[in-house]
Amino acid sequence: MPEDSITHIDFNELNKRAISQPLVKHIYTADPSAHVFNGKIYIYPSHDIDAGDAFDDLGSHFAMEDYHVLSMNHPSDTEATDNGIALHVNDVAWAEKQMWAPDATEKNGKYYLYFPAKDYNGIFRIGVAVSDSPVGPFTPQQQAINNSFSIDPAVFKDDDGSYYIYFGGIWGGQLQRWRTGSFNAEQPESPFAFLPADNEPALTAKVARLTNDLLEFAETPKDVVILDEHENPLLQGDNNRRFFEASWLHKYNGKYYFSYSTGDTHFLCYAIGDNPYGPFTYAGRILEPVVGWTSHHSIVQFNNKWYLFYHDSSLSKGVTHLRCVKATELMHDENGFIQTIQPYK
Ligand code: FUB
Repeated sequence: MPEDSITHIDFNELNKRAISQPLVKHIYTADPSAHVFNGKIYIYPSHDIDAGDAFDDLGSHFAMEDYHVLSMNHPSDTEATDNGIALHVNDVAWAEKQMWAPDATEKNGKYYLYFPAKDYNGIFRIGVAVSDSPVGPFTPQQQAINNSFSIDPAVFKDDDGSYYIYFGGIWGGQLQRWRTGSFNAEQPESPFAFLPADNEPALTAKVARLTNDLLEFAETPKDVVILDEHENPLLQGDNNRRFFEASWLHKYNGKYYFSYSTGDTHFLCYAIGDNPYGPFTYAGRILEPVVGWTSHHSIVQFNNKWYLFYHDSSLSKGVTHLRCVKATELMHDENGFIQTIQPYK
């Protein structure tokens, strides 16, 4: 059972050891998806609030209602600009609540915000909203993306101009309820029902190419399979390495790096493949656990350097659902492996 807050840490001392500080402090933010548009950094985070909802393993306490886009001139800036509300749940016809981790992309001067939210049946879907500006406001489509499900969309544009959407999350993210191809609504209070057994292949994130207008899936989503060192799929019981949520895809030296959170073991890990669909081979950890239960990130290149955007719960002194986004440099070694980052010295 995760803790809803942390009382045994000296946060003054922790903040001194932290390798980076919150990029904004006037609101709580999480799940930062960073991109470079027109030479500037834009961060698409969740906007955490304390709505007073019960704390549970389904994540009901993550009751976010809107998105703010943050911007920075350079990823090493110590503060980001908050560009105000970019999209509110009240403006999304199909969505009722829980605006979780978003992402964005750009095509032909238009900006596309992808976001998960629960519909009026309590089912997570993924929506898309469009703007002429990277900071919004974004105009949502009337319906969620056809056949979309679960959470944490991340969009990757490949060098040939194709766009791919990665998504999914287990427990409160509902991925395990879709194993038969339709939503299993039984045992609604259980985040663990319908998970594979520990000795079965782990549930995977999903990937689909997007249509040319970036508004729909161009194909049935495929499994993002992560293989171990023996080329076997990671098992569900391999909690230190298997996929939980927070997909991200970046390309480095022609290889595709799929990164993700292991959820209940709190690591950000990655796996390397030869194409956007994988399979990907597990390659290691990117970030050791942060203060707070969740870990979620993005990886972006700016000029010749790479940066990890991530979050922790230091600003709220350890409240699980009140997080703050941060950034730090990320290094690939001479063999292309990512050097593991310790968030506190
Ligand atoms: O912010 C709500 C959820 O927490 C995200 O969708 C997950 O990735 C986790 O960070």
